[in-house]
Amino acid sequence: MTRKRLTLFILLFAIFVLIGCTKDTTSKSDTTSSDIAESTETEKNVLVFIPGAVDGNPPYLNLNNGSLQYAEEHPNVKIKTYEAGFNQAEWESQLTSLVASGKYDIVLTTNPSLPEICDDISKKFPNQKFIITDAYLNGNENIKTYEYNQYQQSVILGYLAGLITTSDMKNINSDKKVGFILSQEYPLITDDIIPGFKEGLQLADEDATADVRIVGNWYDASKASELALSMIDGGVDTFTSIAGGAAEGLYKVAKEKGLYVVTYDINSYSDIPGTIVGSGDIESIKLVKSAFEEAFNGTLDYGNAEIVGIEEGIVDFYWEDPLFKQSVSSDVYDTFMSWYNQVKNGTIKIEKNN
Ligand code: RBF
Repeated sequence: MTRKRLTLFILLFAIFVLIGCTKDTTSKSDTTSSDIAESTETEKNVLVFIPGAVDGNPPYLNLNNGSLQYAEEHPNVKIKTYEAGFNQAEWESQLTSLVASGKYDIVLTTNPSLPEICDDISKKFPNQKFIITDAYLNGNENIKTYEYNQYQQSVILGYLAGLITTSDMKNINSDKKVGFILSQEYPLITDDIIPGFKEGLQLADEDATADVRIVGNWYDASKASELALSMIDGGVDTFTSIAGGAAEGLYKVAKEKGLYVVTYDINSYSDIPGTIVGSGDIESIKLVKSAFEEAFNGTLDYGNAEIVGIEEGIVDFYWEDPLFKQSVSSDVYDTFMSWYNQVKNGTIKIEKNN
């Protein structure tokens, strides 16, 4: 073969390969665009920004589960869960760089400290949409917030704790003292949760009191154990907590001492049957799914803060779980249920008076 012929051959071969490739690419991109045209839904990317860790933290577990369930039912929705850890000073810079990537149609996050952070980030990235649960912010047209009516959940749990500490259940003393272990104090705790819980306690018995202690972080279970032991020394026989993973320390002590705990937000009876004797319910899975539905069909009212409680079907109590009836005395059960039935049917309204 002469050099000329060889060059011609290589040239023809190259043209052939090029045409082949082009055809292939065209057909691939044709398929993709027709696929998109056929399915009415384009891919949506959601960042679930967890300010802490998912495991052991009821509100975060629910937020993540609700998002994953929605994505399972809507395959065009892709969820990226990001656990930001417990250093609160780092949350804003972490979220800023995730938003800066421009990858996410929606950022879903939770807890009362997030509106301020998202509001700041929103000024730098005005195309980013945020949905924040367990939070309150009005007036930013890119941010939708839902605040759970924790006053209502607190009255319900306080009432039950008050009935238990004044009951004749095993290991209950005559001090009428209920312990409340907190990880951190913030306005929702001081303005709604503690006042609501005390209101509930006093509905059960005017002399019932709360011993409130603070762990100082959301993970130190041994500190929570220490606090629980010293509270028991002071006469506490019934507990509740808002302490994330640290609550494990309380549960362990309560179980060892044969005492009782009522829990916030999710159904926890089966975690320690007989020790966890009442669980409040925040229907955040339901809320997250309906927020996504509205966000993706264009009807979500960004800019508006909503408060969701009993009337909206978001705050409830897990009274139907057989472990509730089995774990408390029949007196406690009957008294609680006759009151709670009136709460559910609206005869008794739980409202903060201020
Ligand atoms: N709740 C948790 O269960 N785990 C947490 O790590 C956690 N971190 C929080 C951090 C801040 C700054 C604030 C304001 C609240 C936090 N919460 C946490 C509480 C949560 O948002 C909610 O108010 C309570 O769980 C009561 O439902």
